[in-house]
Amino acid sequence: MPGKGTWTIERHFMLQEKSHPEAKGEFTQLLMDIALAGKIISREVNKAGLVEILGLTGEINIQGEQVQKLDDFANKTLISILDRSGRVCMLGTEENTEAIKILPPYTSGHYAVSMDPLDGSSNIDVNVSVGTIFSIHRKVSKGPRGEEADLLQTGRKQLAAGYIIYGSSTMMVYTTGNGVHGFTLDPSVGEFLLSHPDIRIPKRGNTYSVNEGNYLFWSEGTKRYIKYLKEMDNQSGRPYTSRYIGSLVSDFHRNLLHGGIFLYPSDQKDHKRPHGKLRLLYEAAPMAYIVDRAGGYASDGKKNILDLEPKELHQRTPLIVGSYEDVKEYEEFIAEYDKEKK
Ligand code: AHM
Ligand code: MG
Repeated sequence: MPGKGTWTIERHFMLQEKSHPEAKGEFTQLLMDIALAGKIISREVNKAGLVEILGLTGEINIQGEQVQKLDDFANKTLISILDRSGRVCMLGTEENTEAIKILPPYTSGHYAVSMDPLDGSSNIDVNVSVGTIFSIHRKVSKGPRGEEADLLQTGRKQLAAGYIIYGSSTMMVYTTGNGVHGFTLDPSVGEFLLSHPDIRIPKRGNTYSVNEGNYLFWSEGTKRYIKYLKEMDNQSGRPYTSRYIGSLVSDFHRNLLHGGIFLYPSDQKDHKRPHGKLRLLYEAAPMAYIVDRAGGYASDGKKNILDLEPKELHQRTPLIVGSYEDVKEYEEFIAEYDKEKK
C-alpha cells in the first residue's frame, strides 16, 4: 500500500476495482459521485453558522422528525448527483417517504443506493460532528428500470458501504468487502487522501456508547449488561468508560478506531420505540457491513444485522455494534435474561 498523503481515493477505488476483472468502471464512478457529494456537503457544513443554513425548514419528514435545512441540502445534493449519473436505478433516502426510481430522460444504472444524507442532524446547531451514510446493492430486478426490491436486500448482499464524517476534519471511510479504508479530505487540494489504510477494530474495547436516559425503557438483559460494564473487574478492563455523542457516525467512528460497543436497543412494549430508533437500510446495515469487514460485529440483540430481511424502506431495528467480543457478550445477556415467554 502506498504512503499516506499522496494516495487519492480515486486511485484507491480503481485499485479495488482491479480485483473484479468484469467491472467496467461504473461502480468506481458511483463511489466517486458519492465522494463528490461528500465534499460539497462538507463545504456547506463548515460554513454553517456564517450563512443562513442552520435551523429548520418547517417540514416534518417520514420519520416524524423536523427537517433541518442542512439535512435538506445534503439530501438534495446527493439525489441530484446520483439521479442523473446513469449508474443508479433506485435511491432510498431517510428523508424521502418513497424510494426514487430513476426514470427517463435519465439513464438507469446497475446499482441501488440507500443513504442517510445527514445523520445526527439534531446536533448541527451545536457544532457536533455529523455524517453521511451510504450502502450500495446490485440491481436484482429484471425490468429495464429499478424496483423497490433492489433496495430491500439484506446487508450481506451489499457491494459497498461507507460514511463521510464531518468532524474536526472530513473523512470518508468505506469498504467494498476487501478491508475498510479511511481517507481524510485535504481542503487545500480538494481531495480525499488515504490516511487510515486497512482499519481493524480491536476485538474488545473498554468504551460503551448508549443513551442512558432511556434506561427505564430497556429490557432486563440490556439493564443487566450496562450494569455489568460498570462493575469493577481488572482482568476484563471493567468498569468501561462511557462516551455518547448522540451522532451515530461519530460514536461508530470512535469505536471503530479504538474499540468499544454502541447500543441503540428497542424499548420494552408500551414505549415509543418498540423496534429501536435506527433504520435498517440507511444506518444499521451499512455500519454492520463496515464493522464486519473490520473484524467486528453488529447485532439486533439476537441476530447478525447483515442477515435481517428488510420488509420496508424505513424499517427500524435495534442496533448493537462494535468490538466482536463485546457485542457477542451483549447477545449472551439477552439470551439469558430476555427469554421470550412461551
Ligand atoms: P437522525 O438520522 O434523525 O439524525 O437520527 C439518528 C441519530 C443517530 O445519529 C444517533 O445515534 C441517534 O439518533 C441518537 O438518538 P438519541 O438522541 O435518541 O440518543
Ligand atoms: Mg440517521
